[in-house]
Amino acid sequence: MNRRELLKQMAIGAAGLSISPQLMATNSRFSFRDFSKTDFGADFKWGVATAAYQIEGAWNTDGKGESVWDRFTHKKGKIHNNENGDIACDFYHRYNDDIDLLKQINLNVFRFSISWSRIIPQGRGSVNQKGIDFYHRVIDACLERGIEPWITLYHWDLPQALEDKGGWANRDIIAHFSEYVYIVAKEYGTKVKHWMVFNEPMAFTGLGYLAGLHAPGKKNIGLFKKAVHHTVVCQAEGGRILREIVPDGEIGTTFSLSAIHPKTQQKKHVEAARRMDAMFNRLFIEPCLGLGYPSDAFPYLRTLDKIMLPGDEEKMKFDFDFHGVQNYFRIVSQFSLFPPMMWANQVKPKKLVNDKSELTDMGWEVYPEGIYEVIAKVAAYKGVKKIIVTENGAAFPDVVIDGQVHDHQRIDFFNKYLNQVLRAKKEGMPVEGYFVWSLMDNFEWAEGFKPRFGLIHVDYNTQKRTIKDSGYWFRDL
Ligand code: IFM
Repeated sequence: MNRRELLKQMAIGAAGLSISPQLMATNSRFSFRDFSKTDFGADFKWGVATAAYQIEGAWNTDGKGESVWDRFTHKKGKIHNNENGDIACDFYHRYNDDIDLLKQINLNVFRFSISWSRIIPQGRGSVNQKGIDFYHRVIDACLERGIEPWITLYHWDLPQALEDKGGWANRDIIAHFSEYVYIVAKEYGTKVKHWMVFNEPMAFTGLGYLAGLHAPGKKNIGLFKKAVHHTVVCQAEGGRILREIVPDGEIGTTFSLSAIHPKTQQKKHVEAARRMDAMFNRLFIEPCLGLGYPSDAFPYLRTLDKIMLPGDEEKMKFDFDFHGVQNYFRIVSQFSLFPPMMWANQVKPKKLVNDKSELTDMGWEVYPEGIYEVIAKVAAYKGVKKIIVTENGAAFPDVVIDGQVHDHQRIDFFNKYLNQVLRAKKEGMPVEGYFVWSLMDNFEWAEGFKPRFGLIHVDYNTQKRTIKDSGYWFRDL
C-alpha cells in the first residue's frame, strides 16, 4: 500500500466509516495529502499573498491620495454589481487581528503590497507620514509574531494624479517610480528583507491599457506598448534601487504565467500558441534576463523597439535574486483572424473536445500540471537563481454553515497543485517557496466580491472572519 492509500485508510479508520476522499476533506482532521511539509525541505517558504487595494479599504483615510482603482471603481458599469474597494476587508483597521489569524494557520510569510498613493498621495512630491506609519505597524505586527513580511512595491494601484499625466504610458513614470521605490526601501529596508518590484506586469498593462477591463480602463494599442516598455525599464530600475538600499535583501519580481497549448498540432494553431506565449509569458521576464522582447515568436513585438531610447536595452536588465511565478489556469489557443494583433484566440475549456475539466468560480480550468510546466519554463532560463510561487489559489462558492466553511474543492486544488510543485522540486528545479492567494476573501478587481479566494472567509456585511477548512488544512500541514 502506498503512502497515499495508507493515509486514506487511516483517515477512514479514524472517522469510523467509509467516506469519499472529497468528503474526508470536509474535515481537516481527516483530510489526507500526498506529501508532508518536510518533503519540501526545511528552508521552503510557506506564505500567503494579498494586495493593498483588495484588502485595505480606508481609500481616503489619513491623507491617502486617490488611486486609479478608486477612480475606476467609482464609475458606474465597470465592476460586477458596481462594487468597490472603499472598505474591502477593512484591513487598514483590522490588520492586527488578521495577522493573528495568519499566525493561527501556521503560514509564516505574509506577502502584501504598498499603496503608492498612501505613501505619496500625488504620486510624486510630498510624503504622507500617516501612510508610512501604517505599514510600519503592519510590518511590526508580523515581526512580533515571527512572520516574515514580503513587500510588493506595486500591485496595480497607481496614484490617479500620475495617470492624469499619462500613467505608465508616459516615460516620466520611470523617474516617479524610482523616487517611490527609493522612499519605501529607505523607510522599511532595515526591517524587511524580501521585496518584489511588481505584481503581474502583463495584467496591469494588458487589462488596463489594452483590454480596458481594469483601471485605468484604456483600450489603446499605442498606449499599451508604451506602458509595457516603461514597465520593463521600471522593473529593472526598481531592482537596482532595492539592491542599493537593501544590500542584504532578496530582490524579486512576479509574473503571471500559464501553460499554453495549441488546440491541435496543426501548424497554424501551434504558431498561434507560440505568439500567445510570447505575449503572455515571455514579454516581461525575458528583457530583464537580457534577452530583449520575444519578437522571434511574435514579430509584431518589434514595434516596441521604436519606443526604446538609446541605452534602454541595458536599462531593461536586472539579475533578480528570485523570480515569482503566479499560476492559475492553462490557455488552449487556436488560430484566429481576430483579434488581428495576435492572430490567436483562447479556446474556452468547455469547448475542448472530451472536456472533463473542473472550473473554478472564475471560469478557470483546474490544471495542476500547468504549474509544473511554468516552473520548468522559468527554471530553464539562464540567470534564474530561485523561483518562488508567489501566488496560486482558486475561487469557489463558499458558504458558512454553523460557523464552518467546508471548502473541500479548494483543499483538493491545493493538494494537486502542491504535488506538482513538489514534482518540480524533486526534479531539481530551484523552487523554494509557495504562497497561497489569498489570506482572506477580498475584492477581486472587475469581478468585485463574488469570487472568494481566501483561506479565511469574510462576511462583508459584518467583517466577520471564519477560517475555512483549507486554512486548517494548511495549519495541520
Ligand atoms: O486577485 C488577483 C491578484 O490581484 C493578482 N493575481 C491573480 C489574483 C486572482 O485573480
